[in-house]
Amino acid sequence: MEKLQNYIAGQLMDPVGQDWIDNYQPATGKVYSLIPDSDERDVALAVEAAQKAFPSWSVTSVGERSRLLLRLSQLIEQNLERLAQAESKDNGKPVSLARNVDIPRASSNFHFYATAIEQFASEAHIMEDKAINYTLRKPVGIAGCISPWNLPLYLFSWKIAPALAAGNCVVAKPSEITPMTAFLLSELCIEAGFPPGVLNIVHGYGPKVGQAIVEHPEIPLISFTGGTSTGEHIARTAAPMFKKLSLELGGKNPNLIFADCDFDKMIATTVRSSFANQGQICLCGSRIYVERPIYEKFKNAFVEKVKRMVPGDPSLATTRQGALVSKAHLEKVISYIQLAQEEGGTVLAGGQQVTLEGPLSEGYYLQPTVLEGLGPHCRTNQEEIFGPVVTIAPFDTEEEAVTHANNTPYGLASIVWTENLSRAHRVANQLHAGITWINCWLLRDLRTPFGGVKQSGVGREGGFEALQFFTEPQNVCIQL
Ligand code: TXE
Repeated sequence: MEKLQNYIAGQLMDPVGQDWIDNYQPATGKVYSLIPDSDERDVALAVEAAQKAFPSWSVTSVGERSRLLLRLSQLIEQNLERLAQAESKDNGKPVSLARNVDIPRASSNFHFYATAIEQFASEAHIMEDKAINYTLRKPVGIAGCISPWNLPLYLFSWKIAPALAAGNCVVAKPSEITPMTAFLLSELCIEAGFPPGVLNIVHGYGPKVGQAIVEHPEIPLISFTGGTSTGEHIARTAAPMFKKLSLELGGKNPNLIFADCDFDKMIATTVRSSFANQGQICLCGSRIYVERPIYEKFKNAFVEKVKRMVPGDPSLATTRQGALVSKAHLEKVISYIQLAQEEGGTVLAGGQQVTLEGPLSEGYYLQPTVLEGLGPHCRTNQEEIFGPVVTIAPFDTEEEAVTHANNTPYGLASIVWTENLSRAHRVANQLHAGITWINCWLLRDLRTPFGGVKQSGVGREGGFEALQFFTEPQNVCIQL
């Protein structure tokens, strides 16, 4: 059985306690590798390594930091197939998604920040003939980066890349549910020639290893992506320590479809925005509101397409719906489908667990599910399900659509379908969201601010926002 290792001080090493966690393959429900059950001792070793590396890494030239990040980006690209297979096996997502989205985006994340750092500048303020103010932007020190299981290498790298580019050292923890590609990234960092201790990866449970990172006094900054409740817990730990925090949390995203939309484009994209990655993307549009004149047309067309989506073996190139990430998550999502029916919802498509043949018979498969007949305030429409489950409902006025869209505790992403330009801008401007896609979904420009409002998080990732987060500004004022 393969044993993954931590990456500390440039070395792959076992956890101090020599304890291990079973790592399950979602497609088969079987243990296929072991990951370090690390604890605060491993985190202490990682922090020590980062402290040793920081003095030289923080003054390494931007050109050299950029070169190393570009090298890592190239190595990810060169190992795309191996990484895609590993990601699909570890997460349960279709290999086509890992191949076309997850791994290419991880490579792009490193490439983007390798070049962004060369353009990152700061400002000066001239006080007429009195003084000059200039702003230094200095690396914070050791950045703690904690990431979730839904887009493992994609989101892991989305934090690490800007942190390293800005001259910080990093202690990072991937989700214990999907550790594999973070481990493979360690090997690529060694191959790329990263100085020891610049990046350290410690595997293990969130409440143990993640908590140790969050509460470590020598880690002044935490970048976290994950569930809202975990984000709240991290904030409670970090706040009294006055740590800098970036929290990318959950979502319950509205998809507003007006009668004048480009129907064919909308329906094709809505299937994707509802069920990509088995609905395990916090940007998915899980609450679909359709203007009444086209509601029945939409319902019939959408349900007909969804019924044809059959979960299958994630390793097959033709599979578009893979396995959910874990048994526990599958059970959680199924419990929400049961709740929806208790709240008066009707299952129009899906709703059932799927048992595949042979070695896949114990995998975590669930039919993509469409629910109707639920009011906007019920739990099903208020709480994040984070699986292949959407609700649909009609609306009559633009004001009603906007009210529905905004009436959850979340505010991450939103989708609007209309050919009416002024309505598109008017509606977008009223939505409580960090991101609004109009007549598209998941079109991503890495320069743009990424994140949400309300319980979807605090702060923004992406572009120069991330480089500002991972640096501390200091204003220096010189009298002339
Ligand atoms: O989260 P968890 P999950 C959200 C998504 C969903 C959730 C799925 O909407 O709600 O994240 O990810 C570690 N101290 N987003 O279930 O449990 C844990 O080990 C420190 C939003 O994995 O919060 C894992 O590494 N760390 C996002 C990480 O936190 C702790 C995009 C996340 O775990 C910890 C992706 C603790 N006490 C998912 N407990 C967006 N907005 O972009 C757990 N962890």
